[in-house]
Parts: sequence; C-alpha cells; structure tokens
Amino acid sequence: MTNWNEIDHNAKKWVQEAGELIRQSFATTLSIETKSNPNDLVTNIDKETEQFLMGKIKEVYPEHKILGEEGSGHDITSVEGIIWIIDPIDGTMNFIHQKRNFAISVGIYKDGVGQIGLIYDVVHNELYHAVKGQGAFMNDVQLPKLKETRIEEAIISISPSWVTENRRIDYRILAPLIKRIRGTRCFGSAALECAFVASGRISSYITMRLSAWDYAAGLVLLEEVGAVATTVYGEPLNLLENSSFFAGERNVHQQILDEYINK
Ligand code: 2AM
Ligand code: CA
Ligand code: CA
Ligand code: CA
Repeated sequence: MTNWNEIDHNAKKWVQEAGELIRQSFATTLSIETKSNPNDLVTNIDKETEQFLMGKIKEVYPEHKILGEEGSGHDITSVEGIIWIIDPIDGTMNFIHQKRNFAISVGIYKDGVGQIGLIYDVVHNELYHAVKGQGAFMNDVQLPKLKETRIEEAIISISPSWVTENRRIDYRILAPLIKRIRGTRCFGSAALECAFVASGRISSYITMRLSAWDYAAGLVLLEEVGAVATTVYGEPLNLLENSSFFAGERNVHQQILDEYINK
C-alpha cells in the first residue's frame, strides 16, 4: 500500500528545503543560458534545484518515476505508476529579472491521476498544497470552494501575446473577451497562476503553450476547489503532450468556451 501521508510529508519538506537553497542563491551570480529561443531561459539554479529534488526522491522512492523540466524523464511514454512531475523554477524569467513571481511546482500522480500538488512561492514563503480528496491549502489554511463568477466580474490572467498577432491562436477570438471582463493580469508563472485561480485571486488563466510540469501541481489544487482545467478548446489535458491550457472557475470557464472559443 502506498503511504500517501508519508509521501506528502517528505515532498513538503523537500520543496521547502529546495526553496531555502533558492533563497541562498540570491547572493550568488547566476549562470544563464537560452533554450528554444532567446527568451526561453534556464539558470544553474533551475538545474541544481531539479537535481536536489531528484536526489531526494530517488533515495527514498527508487521505484517512482520522475519527470522534470530540466532533463528528467523526458523519455517517459506511459503515466502508469507513481510519477513526480517537477518544475524546479516556474517563472525563470521572473526569477532572473525580478527575484519574485516564481515558484517550485511538484505534482505527484498515480496512473495519471493527480494525488498531491505543491506550489511554493519561495520569496513570499507561501506554500499552496493539495491532497486529492482532502482539500487545498495555503500555508495550512484551507482554500474555500470557488464561488460562481460572471464574465463581467472576471479577472483573467493571460499574456498579451495571445491577444495580439501570434502563431498559436487567432487574436480576434480572445480580444472581445478581454474587453468585456473586469481586468487582465499576467504573472509569468503558470504554477502561480493556477494557485491564484485556486485561491480565488483571479477567475481564470489562459495560455497557448504549457507542458505537464507547468500545471501538474496546479491541477490537483484546482480540482480540490471545484475549478476546471482543460485545453483552451475544452479538451482534456494530456500529461505526455504539450498543449494550450485554460483553467477557471467552473461557470466562467464554461461561458468562455460557449460564447468565445467554441461558438
Ligand atoms: P518556465 O518559467 O518554467 O519556463 C511564462 O509565461 C510561463 O510559461 C512560465 O510558467 C513558463 O515556465 C511557461 N512556459 C512554457 N513554455 C515556455 C516557453 N517555451 N518559453 C517560455 N516560457 C514557457
Ligand atoms: Ca523553462
Ligand atoms: Ca514552467
Ligand atoms: Ca521551469
């Protein structure tokens, strides 16, 4: 039998230790490299944080699989078994330029179903945490189920990239929605944006480009507060494929699909 309480306890401890290492790194000089394009960045701290977490997991749970943005498990082809899905620093550009608005994200899945989600806002020392069936929490204070929101009152997190000309979506689809809602935000960390939807700080988060490590932890939080997450077209998410991502309070999510995206 899997001891989920023990896994949860260890995961929380390791994420907090990793956060302390990141805080200590503020005093050092970062080594910065680019990945797929000049704005797609990675630092030595991203890599070291993933290595730190991987080392802990492998030592205690050698039978678990690990999928991490900075190199672990990119050859995984099945979601069978227990998989730790890790983004060591989500919001690397913010980490480099702002030293805030980034998070460590760890989702733990069994046979493709999210069991534990941890999103640690390292600088604010805010730990978002959810266990399937047991609710979602921020620093151990339970997050209430989301209240029904109307489009007119919605604050939506979206990058201006998706409402100006771009390669992934016709900007005329979402631009009219942006005019109708109460306001937009763009935080630049998918994990934090998921945590903000789950904690009711924003009503929805829409992006055209995410991988499993960006949202794996967020999904567990979102489900525990009754929110919904799909691709931008309302399709189920697939942990093994990159896709668009659309999370929101249930009512707003449905209304946006019906009135803007799939109309
Ligand atoms: P990252 O910082 O871990 O790379 C930025 O808008 C958000 O999108 C971040 O959560 C970022 O994660 C994620 N993202 C996903 N794919 C990206 C890409 N190719 N380039 C930059 N950010 C990306
Ligand atoms: Ca990245
Ligand atoms: Ca990420
Ligand atoms: Ca990252």
